[in-house]
Amino acid sequence: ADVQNENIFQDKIDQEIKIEPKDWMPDAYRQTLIRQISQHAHSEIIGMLPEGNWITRAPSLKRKAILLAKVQDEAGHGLYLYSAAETLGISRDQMYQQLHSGKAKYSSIFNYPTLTWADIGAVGWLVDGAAIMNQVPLCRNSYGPYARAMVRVCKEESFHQRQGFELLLILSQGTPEQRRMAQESINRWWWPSVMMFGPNDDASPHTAQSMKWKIKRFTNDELRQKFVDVCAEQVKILGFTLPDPDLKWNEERQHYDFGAIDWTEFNNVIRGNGPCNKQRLDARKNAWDNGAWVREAATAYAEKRKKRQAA
Ligand code: FAQ
Repeated sequence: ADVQNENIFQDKIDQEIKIEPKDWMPDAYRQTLIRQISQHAHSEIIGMLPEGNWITRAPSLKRKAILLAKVQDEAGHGLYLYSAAETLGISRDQMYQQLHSGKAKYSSIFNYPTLTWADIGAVGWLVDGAAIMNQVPLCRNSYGPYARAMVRVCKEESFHQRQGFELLLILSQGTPEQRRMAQESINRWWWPSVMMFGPNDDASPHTAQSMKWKIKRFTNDELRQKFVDVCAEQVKILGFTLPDPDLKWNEERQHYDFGAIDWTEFNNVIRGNGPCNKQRLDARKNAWDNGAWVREAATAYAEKRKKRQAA
């Protein structure tokens, strides 16, 4: 029966028919999706922290309204993604537990600090830019609930990227000090953003299988190259530079060549030793602990209602 199920499953994948929660699926496919979707959800929720840091210090009412909306969107993305993961048979409590214990990862990028206002621009332009590059193809991934959640996420992500680019564009037309602040911020965020796409293809244990299952539609290196190509052009409009002396258009490849990535830094960050790992996880664990009374009150209230209805 398993062989037959496996054939039906693979047939659907090959024919671009979405896999739905109640369909038979190989256990490894289920586990891969739980891993990726939950890590994606955690990234959205942890990703609220670096930007949330600037809400009280936004330089105008307009900028504050934009930033508030963006951070709220990230919360929404986290919630759709947790819901999508729940359809695979894992509970939200289990996912939180995996995050808090360090078993589940979240994106390396959110372990870097937001030091200046320009960082809000650089995060929008580069981090959301990288996120869209990775997430647009996920709208076509083979698991229905994940693919459908990504459609709205990508629309919102594209607004986030534009607000970041526009923020930097305004700074680029500002005082010499504002221009310096923006350039310094781009310098700090560039390489961590390039790393967001994950290890090189030859060092990525999950890519080959995920491509066969159509969870991934492009490899890490393919998406990274597209991102570099786009940013190398956009940075010219801003009148700034990317901190890579090896960045150069390659006529033959029709792509930009770029410098070597510091994988030691990447591995350090994903092992928990980045500049803000401890701070980020502590913030989430504290939120969980401080919310205990709310969960208890909600459970007690639900019990009371159930009893009243039964009576
Ligand atoms: N950080 O074999 P692969 C956002 C791990 S955007 C940390 O290549 P895979 C929006 C990987 O998990 C960010 N860990 O793995 C936003 C695996 O470890 P594991 C979130 C990383 O899964 C913007 C190991 O390395 N986006 O939140 C990273 O095939 C602004 C081997 O790697 C997503 O999660 C990394 N950068 O490919 C929010 C997108 N890269 O699990 C707020 C969905 C790799 O075995 C503000 N995810 N690792 O312990 C994906 O597309 C994939 O999971 C990849 C990794 C491409 C991230």
